[in-house]
Amino acid sequence: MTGRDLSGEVAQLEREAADALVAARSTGELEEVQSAVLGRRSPLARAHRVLAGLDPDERRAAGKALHEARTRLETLAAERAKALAAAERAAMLERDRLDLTEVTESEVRSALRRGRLHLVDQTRRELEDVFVAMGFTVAEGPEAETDWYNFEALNIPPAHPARSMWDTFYLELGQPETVLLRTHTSPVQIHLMEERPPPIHAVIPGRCYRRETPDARHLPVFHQIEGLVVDRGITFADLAGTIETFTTAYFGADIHSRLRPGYFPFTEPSAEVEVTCTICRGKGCRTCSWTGWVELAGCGMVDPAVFEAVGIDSEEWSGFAFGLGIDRCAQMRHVIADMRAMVENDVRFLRQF
Ligand code: FA5
Repeated sequence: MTGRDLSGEVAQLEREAADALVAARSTGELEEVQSAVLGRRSPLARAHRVLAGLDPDERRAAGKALHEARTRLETLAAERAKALAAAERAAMLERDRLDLTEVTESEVRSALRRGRLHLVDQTRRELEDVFVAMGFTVAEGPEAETDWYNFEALNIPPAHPARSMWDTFYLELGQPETVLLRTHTSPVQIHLMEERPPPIHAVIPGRCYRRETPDARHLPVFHQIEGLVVDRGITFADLAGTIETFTTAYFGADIHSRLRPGYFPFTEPSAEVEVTCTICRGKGCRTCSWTGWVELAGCGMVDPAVFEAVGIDSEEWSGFAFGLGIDRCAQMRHVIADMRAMVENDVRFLRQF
């Protein structure tokens, strides 16, 4: 074969190889064509081997033609490979695209299941709303307190027998038994009266701690919402009316509530707010200790000794206070037989609310 013959053949081989490369419809097919037209057994490789038998001038010209043809074909193969890979990727995305019209409503719901506020937080917000609608503002106070705020300023001096009403977690800070986790939200009454002059109409929600064994109605960590009203001419009728308005707004008119005489060192007179047990509808059950009633709050008229501790003139001002159990309200409203379910973090339980 002469150099001229070879150059003509190379041009023909290049055309055929280019057509085959362009005709490949997938990256797999392209790889096969590439190996057939550019590989070791390809006509181009065979033509290369013919070069050796040509005289030097012809070899040089034909070798150049071969080299250029191979370079062009390799460039074409690379471009085709890129284009086919992009097309295949687009096709795959299209195939895997989620067709929402074919997904059932429940599948969408479970895919989009969102978190929610814990029942206690929902209840706190609802209670705040009820009291804000009645003209109260919302305040807050610290969970770690000194003995003075949690007890002494509330007319509960050391060794007072009423201290046994609140079994306390003390913190290892300062002198022994001087800093504690508040056992109720009542110390915030003192903070508020120290911070601002009367009139005061505030509610204070927050977490409380007691060394108590958990049972159907008690947790060692629970929540209260404290209410404090200090104004001129406040009477027990204002307290009773506020409690009545609250129970109707939060539980509806169907639930029965009552005030029973109670005792707290910081209020005089004192009372307890009870509602008919919603678990047994008043018949008596394990949740209400077979009484048919569940206590929601302690309340009463602010004792003059408390006004004195914060320097408010009890001749001019009077007031009432209450401390409502938030978890207890949620328990009765949602008919939860055992309060411990609220802190077990079982999402099947929590998701209901
Ligand atoms: C008090 O804590 C008083 N500070 C309430 C008060 C405030 C009286 C202002 C007068 C004036 P008591 O210990 O009864 O009171 O608790 C009040 C409410 O908190 C209870 O009725 C109950 O609803 C809730 N509560 C108390 N202990 C727990 C507990 N361990 N777990 C869940 N809720 C509780």
